[in-house]
Amino acid sequence: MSSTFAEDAYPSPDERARLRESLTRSLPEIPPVYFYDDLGSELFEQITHLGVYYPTRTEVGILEQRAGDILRAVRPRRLVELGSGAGRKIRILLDAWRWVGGGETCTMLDVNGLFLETSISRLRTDYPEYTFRGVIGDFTTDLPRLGRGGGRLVVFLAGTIGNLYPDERRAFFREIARLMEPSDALLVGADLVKDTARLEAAYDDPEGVTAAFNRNALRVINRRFGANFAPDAFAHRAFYDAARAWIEMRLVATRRMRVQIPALDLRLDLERGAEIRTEVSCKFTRDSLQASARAGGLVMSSWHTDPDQLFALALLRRNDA
Ligand code: AVJ
Repeated sequence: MSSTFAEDAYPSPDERARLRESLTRSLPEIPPVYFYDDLGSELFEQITHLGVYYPTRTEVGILEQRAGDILRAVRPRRLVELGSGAGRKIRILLDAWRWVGGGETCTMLDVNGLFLETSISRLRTDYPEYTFRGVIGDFTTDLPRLGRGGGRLVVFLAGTIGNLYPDERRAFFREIARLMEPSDALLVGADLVKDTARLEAAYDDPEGVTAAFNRNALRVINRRFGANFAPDAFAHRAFYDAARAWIEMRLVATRRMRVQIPALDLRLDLERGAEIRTEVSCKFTRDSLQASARAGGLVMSSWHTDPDQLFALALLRRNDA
């Protein structure tokens, strides 16, 4: 994505080229950023409340326990949240910040402008002592727009780091490290490797909310690129690839179809059973996350997990800090 995926901005040549490249691979792909229009952001909110979807409540529990310690270790003046969504988790940090002190500003970056505006206006009401700023953007391309400056705790929660492929993840860490000052820190939420049944259940709920979320990516592509995907003609598929340690979500064509995507000057001929990859969600161990951060120029200064080791928060610093 060139600059942002703002719903109201026309896709740039760069964004079109990227999607075209993704859709013409031998296994066609739609990048996960296209899940998050207003409906998709709302469906993800619903996912976070599902019984099978343990990551959100587990991460909230860890944050509630450790926010104070983390803020005391970093002593930031500024909080920056990447992929803030509905803006609920940042409140845990803001509450702890009131006790620890030293807080000044909070910047939130999200691809969804509606969710960003709504959450920022609520935060301004509830936390009048802080200055809030919203940036509509994509954490894979828009980090430089956040500026630099020290005294910052950058938070990247929910396990969204897992949506990046391993090489993209290292590039992300390198880019963050480059933009960070030695006094800055990065708090990353990571979903942990665990038994396959538990992982797969989290991505295939009986209510079908995840299936609806998955299919919604096609609606977003239809609207944004003038395509004519028939979302109902695709089945939801989610499986754990243990060798790569990632959950993969796909859409499976239930019949033969021809799809036109005028804005990309592209036609896709899909056989019955053809698959489109819509998301990978990498799962980590302490060692694998540490190795990946290190390769990007960051070191782990603390690791916080729940009693069942389902999810973790890693506090990362520049390796010269
Ligand atoms: C928001 C990227 C962390 O990978 O678990 C939820 C998205 N996909 N169910 C995840 C998602 C399917 C979620 N992240």
